[in-house]
Amino acid sequence: MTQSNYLSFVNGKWVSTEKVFPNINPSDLDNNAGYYETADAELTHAAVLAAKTAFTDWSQSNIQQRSNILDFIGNEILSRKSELGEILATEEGKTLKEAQGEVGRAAQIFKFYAGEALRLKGEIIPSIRPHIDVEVTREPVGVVGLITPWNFPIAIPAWKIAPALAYGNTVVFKPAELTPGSAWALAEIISRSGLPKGVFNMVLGSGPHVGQAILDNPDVAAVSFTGSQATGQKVAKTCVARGAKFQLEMGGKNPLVVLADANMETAINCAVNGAFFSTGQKCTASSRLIVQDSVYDEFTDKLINQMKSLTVGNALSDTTQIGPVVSEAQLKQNLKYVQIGLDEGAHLAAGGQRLELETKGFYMSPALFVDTQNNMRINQEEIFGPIATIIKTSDFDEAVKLANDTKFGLSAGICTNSLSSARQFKRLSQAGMVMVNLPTAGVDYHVPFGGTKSSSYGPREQGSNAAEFYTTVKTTYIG
Ligand code: TXE
Repeated sequence: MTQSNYLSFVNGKWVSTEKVFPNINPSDLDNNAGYYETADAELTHAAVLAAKTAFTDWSQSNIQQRSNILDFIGNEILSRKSELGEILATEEGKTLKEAQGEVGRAAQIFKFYAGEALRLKGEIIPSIRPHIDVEVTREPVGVVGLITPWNFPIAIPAWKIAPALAYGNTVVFKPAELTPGSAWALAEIISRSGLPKGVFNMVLGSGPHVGQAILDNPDVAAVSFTGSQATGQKVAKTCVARGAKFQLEMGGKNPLVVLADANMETAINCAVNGAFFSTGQKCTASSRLIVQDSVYDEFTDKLINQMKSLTVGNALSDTTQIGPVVSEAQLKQNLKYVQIGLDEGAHLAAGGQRLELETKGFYMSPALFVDTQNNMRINQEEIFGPIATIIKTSDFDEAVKLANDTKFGLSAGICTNSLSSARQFKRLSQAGMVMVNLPTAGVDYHVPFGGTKSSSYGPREQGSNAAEFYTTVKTTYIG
């Protein structure tokens, strides 16, 4: 049997289950990124019990202690940015530069919540009755289950774990099966941060076994989930049925509007960055490029030119700009959507093929469909790969209508030199995040993140807004 040192972390101990799975390296299938041990429902329930037991003391813990622990975690992540970035790039496939950027962001998130732990506010409000004060305070929710996807394998865990701990909750964390390495490295740092046993637990393993066990356990008071819509709906159903609090971050089909008065270079850079960087595997990726007719040809030609210069390759190579797709299944899904686009009558103007490179991996060339209609499946369904479409529009009003004509509402961008068009777009966009002359992807860590419609459910994540989910409000009357 293959040996593994990468175990689940439950009640302050590393626990072996002896069920080993490989961490596949999408850049080089002949060299996997280590072996990890998968937990099962039984170990998951043990993790929840440990978190429940630890909650009594941790919920009353000193805020300076919480702040120091979060700061320690942030500092260590930051000091090991290169090494952790390499682990991340190897298992997920984004480039080393992108991966190190993500690691840096995870560190900053912990450091931000080290400050937030000290800033929790309440209110004192006069009562409508004489000689009575009303206090409104926030308290931790309890045991929180955190279920995360593979596309940001350290930043998304960070933006759930850090606020959960800062506000006094205890945690059962289940990372995505495809990227256990970043999660394990993060858990290892947390295991040495001085947290009392049981406050933080990590169970490695599959969604249907480990994830489902978290959802089903009545002692899990709240679940924060990021992933696909289908799984998000399962999370919602299970949590509603047993009265648990939940928060969902799911997909996007984000528009980038390019008006005739846009700076063309900015527009092309926004499109390339938003649609293809991180191999398009971002919920904020620009998948629909909505371009005004008078600049349509110029924009299309320049974008295709720029795409031709992009280097697809091994995530760890210095020259790579677009790494591989994360998995065989995701690559198959991408290629299936290329075929769907062709069958729908869209014109494939660039890319869309599987690539054979020096090392065996899940490589594909970034794809661009032109002459597409917004009601095509390639414009309505989240693909989650390096595939963008162009939709022609006659004017600003139609562009806004097209941008909003989707069941999703995560991020929306506009490239324009008109202040009034930019402001009007901000007002009319139905997305939770609006970008002006910037890519739809790429957000700050200290402000709210989230969307509308089918993209998100529940309070926003990140920034001070995270307190909405990770605390519950108590109203006290003092006579
Ligand atoms: O997602 P899943 P997958 C989209 C994207 C992608 C598709 C599938 O379109 O192609 O989802 O990706 C856990 N109970 N996004 O399969 O299955 C699972 O183990 C509890 C968009 O990776 O939703 C993992 O930890 N948990 C998204 C997490 O849910 C369960 C980012 C997400 O996996 C479970 C990722 C269950 N029954 C994928 N089943 C975005 N928009 O950011 C699975 N899980």
